[in-house]
Amino acid sequence: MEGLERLAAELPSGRKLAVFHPNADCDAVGSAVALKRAFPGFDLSGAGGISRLGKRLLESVGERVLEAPEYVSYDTLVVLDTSNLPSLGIPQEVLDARRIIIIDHHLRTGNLKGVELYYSDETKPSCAEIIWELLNVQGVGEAPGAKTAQARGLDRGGAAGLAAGILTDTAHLRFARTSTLRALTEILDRSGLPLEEVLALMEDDVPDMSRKVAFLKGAQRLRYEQAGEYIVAASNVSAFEGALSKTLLALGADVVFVGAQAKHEFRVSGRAAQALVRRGFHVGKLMEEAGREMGGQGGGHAGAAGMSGGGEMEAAVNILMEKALSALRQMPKGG
Ligand SMILES: [Mn+2]
Repeated sequence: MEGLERLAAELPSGRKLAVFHPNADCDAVGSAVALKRAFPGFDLSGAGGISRLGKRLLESVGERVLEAPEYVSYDTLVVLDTSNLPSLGIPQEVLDARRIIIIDHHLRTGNLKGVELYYSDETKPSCAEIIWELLNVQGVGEAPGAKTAQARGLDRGGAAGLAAGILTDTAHLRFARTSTLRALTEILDRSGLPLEEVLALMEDDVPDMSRKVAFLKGAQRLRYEQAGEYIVAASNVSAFEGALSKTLLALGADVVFVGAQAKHEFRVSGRAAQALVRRGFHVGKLMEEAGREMGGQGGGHAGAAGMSGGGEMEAAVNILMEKALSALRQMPKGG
């Protein structure tokens, strides 16, 4: 058995804990909710922290995460939306002693030694689409007309999770493929969930004071350098680095790095403009390389990625800026 069939065969048995990358987003959390509703014996870990929207999704579907899960009581860890095992913050001896299944849609990162089943589909803009395919293999969400409600319908909470995952990872369908759109309409059709409900769930509320201050401080600390026709911008904040890097891209930068220092650890969020991505620029590869060189971890998509590690955030941002500038100098002239 290969891939999805094997996943569908393995997932029903034993106790499973879904684990995520730090600050888990709607794609990670939503994928887990759909799995939990479709397979028995699933719990969700909140140990790496859940993003603001991820928390809101959980609340709206009535699911909870375990802040400090007892890893020993699970047979299998199901790693969603990342293949970067060191970034999970789970002790190596715990990882070594559990069966590990990875379901991801990013570039493969790091060492996957001891991983029982690794399934990644980088052609999909979201992990949620893989889960939807898996549910179809398993038989949930069968075409309308199937006899039982169970066979016919996709649970509404699971559907909300998958739809939210698709919407976040595609920037509200901007980067969706036609197959993504098909998956989304099927998910909505088979659950009866109105799209409006998912969109309302994801609407950004008025930023709170800490976000306003972080954004404005980030703007004050902004610096940028030019390489030919491209601009690389960098800044730093103590939180909201992902949201700020997205905003700086909207201001006109082609590549953005925003760092955050937390005690001896740093995080950097990286973004690249879509026009640049279409020409082959890949901020995820760049951050993976820099992460490896600095003894931390990095990686992600061509247009959005992250890096973390021990040491100075300032140094990490400088290294990334240099790498981006030199990559951009080698880019063919636009047209
Ligand atoms: Mn994702």
